Amino acid sequence: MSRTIVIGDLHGCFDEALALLDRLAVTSSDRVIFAGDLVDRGPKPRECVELAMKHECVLGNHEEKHLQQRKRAAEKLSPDHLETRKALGDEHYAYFAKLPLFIRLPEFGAAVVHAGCFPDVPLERQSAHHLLHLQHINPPATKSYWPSKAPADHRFWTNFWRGPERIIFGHSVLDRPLVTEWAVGVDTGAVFGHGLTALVLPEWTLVTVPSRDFSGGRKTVAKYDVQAGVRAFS
Ligand SMILES: [Mn+2]
Repeated sequence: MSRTIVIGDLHGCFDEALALLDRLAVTSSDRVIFAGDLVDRGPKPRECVELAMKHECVLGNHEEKHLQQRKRAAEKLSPDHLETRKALGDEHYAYFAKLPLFIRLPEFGAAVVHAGCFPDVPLERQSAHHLLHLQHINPPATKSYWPSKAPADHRFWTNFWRGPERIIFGHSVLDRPLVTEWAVGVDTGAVFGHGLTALVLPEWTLVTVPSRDFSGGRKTVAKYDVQAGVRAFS
């Protein structure tokens, strides 16, 4: 039986992506969807984009940032951003520009988005900002905060979302997949030295491959959000 496989944020972790596809014994009859943030931070952004181009992907905030800063002078870019820009060609930017903000999976009562969904708003009416960035909120106020910067009365968006779709998302780095009635978080921090996770439908099973050791290669950013991301979950 064919499967639908949703994979967390790659952030240049191409080797982990191949390891995960291999572990799952993915074939051409499987549907593979990446949850966005293919690039930045990790070692092989171009390879990750070209892998996604063979499958499906939703837009991540890092792809959005590259589209927004396409014309910005190199000296005004962060070194990490510039490194990704150098690795990409026009065809990759054109691909980013066509990525959807969400992919519905009606056969599973689910949808894939990069970051999250604001409660009581249909997917089609969600703001792109929320779909690409949502973390800690306090509805009806619509402002979203990084976990480490959120006021005490704000909580992670999954505490408020009640469907109708079960949202499969990345973006917020977790020390293990987050599984609730209405949401499944699959970003387990591949680029932070933790692991790359896939959600496999229709079984809703989770498979994680460990990250390779980055110690001999590129340094990664702080792991603050591994803990902060779970700080306010309930
Ligand atoms: Mn993200």
